[in-house]
Amino acid sequence: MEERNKTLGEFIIEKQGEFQYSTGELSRIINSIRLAAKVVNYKVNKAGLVDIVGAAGEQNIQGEDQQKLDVYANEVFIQTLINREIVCGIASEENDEFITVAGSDKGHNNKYVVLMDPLDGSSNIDVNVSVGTIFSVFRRITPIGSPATSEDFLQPGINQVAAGYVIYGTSTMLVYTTGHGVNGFTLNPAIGAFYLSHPNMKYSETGNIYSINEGNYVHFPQGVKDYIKYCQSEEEDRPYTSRYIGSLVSDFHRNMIKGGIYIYPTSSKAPHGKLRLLYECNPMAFIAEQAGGKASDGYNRIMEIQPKELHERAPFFCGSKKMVEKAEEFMANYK
Ligand code: AHM
Ligand code: MG
Repeated sequence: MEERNKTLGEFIIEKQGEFQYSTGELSRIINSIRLAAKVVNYKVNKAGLVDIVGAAGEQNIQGEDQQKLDVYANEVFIQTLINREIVCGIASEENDEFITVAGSDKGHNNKYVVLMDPLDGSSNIDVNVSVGTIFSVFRRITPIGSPATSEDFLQPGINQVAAGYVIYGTSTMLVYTTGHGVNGFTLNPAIGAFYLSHPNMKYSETGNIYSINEGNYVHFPQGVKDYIKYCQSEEEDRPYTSRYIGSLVSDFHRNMIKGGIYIYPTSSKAPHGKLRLLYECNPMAFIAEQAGGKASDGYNRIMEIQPKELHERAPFFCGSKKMVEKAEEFMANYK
């Protein structure tokens, strides 16, 4: 069969061999995410038709309005992982605390924990803009058999064994890495199968797109302001073009395909940035690095940050390697 016609299911089975001593647990996690993604996709696609759009009247832990579809996606991903008895714990951007998962034998015998943002950018649903699911998988630190603890979740990103995202867009894609490059699969909605459409995705070394919410310019650190001016200056291959959707998965996906940089910096309004280290920055950083790109907090590699709490935020500079390095040069001037 030609490489491009492979389904995600076939690909997962084939790749299982790449893991020494693999028991197939990780493959089963990816498979569950594939299934949950299809369920959520069905609902997201119908969002304009049914009365499911709008705030659910609750706020999440960060005090932001939760949309109904966030709640739905959160439940679908969590239930799918719990039902299949393949993880010992789940942490979600939508839940204050992590969940420990015991099997039907009441044992906590699974090796992995999953962290996720079930529906990122959900404020965009009302206006028909693409949203996404982001996930990150770690091997537990605590011994098998005991309930998962916060130690299992508060690991630096370099310990990730898998990470990925689903983009519910003009077409729905699942993009993931297990540390052997990045592959993208497109859903054929007629058949309900994901097909390998983007094998071995790579960032170009440099690009000409910068993505940042420039409306916050006055609140940005001086290094970021200087970098923006650099992007806009008429020299060499510049000015770059500016593209910002305000939906991380979409902005990231475009930049990985076309070459670019995404920045969500600290600001006087958001002193730690906005994005969550565990649910958003780490998984995207793993994918970026596996695609030859780079991810930093402006000074340090994202994946080396030791997290202190589940919902902590981090500034995020991510994209084509040379562009991130250039932004870091500007940041270093004001360290
Ligand atoms: P969310 O997790 O509440 O959906 O927020 C994350 C989103 C990202 O998808 C996006 O990149 C960013 O927030 C946009 O923020 P802003 O509107 O401040 O530019
Ligand atoms: Mg989010």
